[in-house]
Amino acid sequence: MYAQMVKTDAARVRSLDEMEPQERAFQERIDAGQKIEPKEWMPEGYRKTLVRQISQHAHSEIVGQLPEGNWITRAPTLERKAILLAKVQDEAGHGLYLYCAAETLGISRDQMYEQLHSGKAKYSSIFNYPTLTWADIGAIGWLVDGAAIMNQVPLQRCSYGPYARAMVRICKEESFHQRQGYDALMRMVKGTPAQKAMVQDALNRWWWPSLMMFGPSDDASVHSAQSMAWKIKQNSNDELRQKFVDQTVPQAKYLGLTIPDPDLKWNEEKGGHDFGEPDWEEFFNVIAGNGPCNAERLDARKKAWNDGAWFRDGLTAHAEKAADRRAAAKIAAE
Ligand code: FAQ
Repeated sequence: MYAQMVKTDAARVRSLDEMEPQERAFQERIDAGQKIEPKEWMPEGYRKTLVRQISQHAHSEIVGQLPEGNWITRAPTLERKAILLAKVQDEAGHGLYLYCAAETLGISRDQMYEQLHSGKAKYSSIFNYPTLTWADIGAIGWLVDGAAIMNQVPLQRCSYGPYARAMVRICKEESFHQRQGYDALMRMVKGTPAQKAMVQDALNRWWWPSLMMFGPSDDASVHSAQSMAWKIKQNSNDELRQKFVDQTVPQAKYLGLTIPDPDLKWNEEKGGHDFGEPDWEEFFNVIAGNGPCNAERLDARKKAWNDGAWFRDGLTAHAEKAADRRAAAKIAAE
């Protein structure tokens, strides 16, 4: 299956000479570092790539609330509960900013939800793993938000204005999310041996899925070359994965934990760590819908959508009545 994902010629980026004048002018603006705004001309492929990536990102934030929401009622203290509630609410907010950014590209919120609920749209692989203990909530903050920030900081410089601007606030909030996760784990590793073991177990289970968040290796990343030429992505998947490993290894050491990778070692020559290959078979299996929690996550989202039907109907009825009243008042005034 992994071999099937290796890039084809379709991933080749065209040179300026091969482009029609309008497209060439667009690419020159991108190359000059200009931002593209919603009403401006853009190649259809650029629009589609952004709709795909931004909507998948929005879905990830919304589905990403589920593994943590599972622990709100079981947080060990009132303070931890308040922090977790704030974090999960931030994620709802991130989803909403991102859906708004995607809407500026001509897709409706309903279309995006339909793509999520029908299984057509992806969301991040990481949210298809279960949260078994409280330490998993700390590990999500430390590793999952840590990986999310590594990937999202460069997105603040994305060529598409609404996405870049949405990322600024999202990144600030993700930093708090990462800090709170690390802080929760710091407290646990200083606790009983059982608590420390729980943290090590969480690291063992979340390490590899966190590395997979950056996407397939560069030789299997079908979209990277074009997305980088359009400055939607600034870095390749492997570059960001490397940065994440280099950032996280000393943090694990400080917690007194062992990263579950026998191949992990400092490479003086490259000035970074060498590390093992994630299990790409598992990754492609998860993104194809067959991970441990895919069915549960989609069912939860579909249930929330169906349970909210009465509220959406109420809002629509209210908006229609208000519009009728405004129309009647306008006629009466004429
Ligand atoms: N999961 O050619 P590439 C968060 C798909 S937010 C699932 O390399 P691309 C906050 C990819 O879509 C986390 N699918 O693709 C939080 C494509 O399939 P397609 C989400 C994946 O787009 C924290 C195919 O594989 N962040 O965590 C994944 O150039 C804690 C080929 O891949 C974003 O979405 C994956 N991990 O690069 C919330 C950031 N990786 O669409 C709650 C924005 C790849 O052709 C708690 N997105 N695929 O069917 C990106 O930066 C990029 O889209 C990548 C993938 C880097 C994820």
